Amino acid sequence: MAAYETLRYEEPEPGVGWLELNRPEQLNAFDETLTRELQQLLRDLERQEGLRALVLTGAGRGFCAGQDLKSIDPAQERSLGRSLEERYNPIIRRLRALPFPVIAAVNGAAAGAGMSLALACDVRLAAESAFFVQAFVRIGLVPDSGSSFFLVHLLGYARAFEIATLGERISAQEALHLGLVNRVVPDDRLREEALAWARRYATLPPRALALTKRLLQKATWASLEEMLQYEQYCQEIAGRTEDYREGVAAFREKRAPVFKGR
Ligand code: LHQ
Repeated sequence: MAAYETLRYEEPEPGVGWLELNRPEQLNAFDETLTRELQQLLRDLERQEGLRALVLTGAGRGFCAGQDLKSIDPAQERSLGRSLEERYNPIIRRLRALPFPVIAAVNGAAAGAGMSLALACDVRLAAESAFFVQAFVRIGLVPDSGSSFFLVHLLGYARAFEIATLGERISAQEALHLGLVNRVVPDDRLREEALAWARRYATLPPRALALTKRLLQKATWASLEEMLQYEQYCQEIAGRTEDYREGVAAFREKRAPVFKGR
């Protein structure tokens, strides 16, 4: 795997990837290098043999502060639309398409596109001191990198509107109450809890997890009829795996199943 300037990637346990955004002095804000490297790494991880879960987190005290506001000059002619098309949107698409669960371990501020990044993950664990901000409106911009979609789908229109238009900080506890995060954990337990969650995924049947991810994503926009048909299609695939046969055999033999991703 390529060497990265703004990312750290390791596999601390079999089947578990740990990806850290690594520009801690800027609270891991996205500059050109970080967006390029993240695109590249996600492309590599999609094909990484044996990877069954990924944790995404930030180095230092921030998760990700969105666009690096010091590396751009708004007075200069610059197309933000193109920046989204070329830099941000591919990241969100790749993250959503990864064929295994992605867990955001939100260790600190998740602002602007950094909040979108967390929302694009399949699971969010937040440290007690973490917080979220739809920072866009504070600088005269609109929600991007999927935030408009994720907020409305996770919260409904009224809450999403409030959060996107007021741009206030949302504490980890508030985020839990709203349903924006799955769990809040003490700061010093975040790594362990995220690893424990990922480890569970590493023992579950990978094909079933990948198909479930596709199903639930489609369910955010499709009709019941479309979902009934897509479930039928996905179950047909799952039902042909060795893991399905292993699951049923393990149940009958009263033992723990060993899923191999076949
Ligand atoms: C930063 C940043 C940052 C650089 C903190 N950049 N240095 C936009 C345009 C183009 C195309 C696509 O899409 C987008 C999408 C976006 O993401 S727009 C939203 C951009 N992000 C923001 O507006 C967030 C700006 N940051 C903040 O509001 C605060 O820093 C947060 C709420 C994230 C954290 O607050 P604090 O915990 O109080 O930390 P701090 O403000 O003291 O920041 C610590 C350091 O990090 C500080 O450095 P310094 O050298 O001055 O001590 C900040 O300047 C730096 N930093 N965010 N986005």
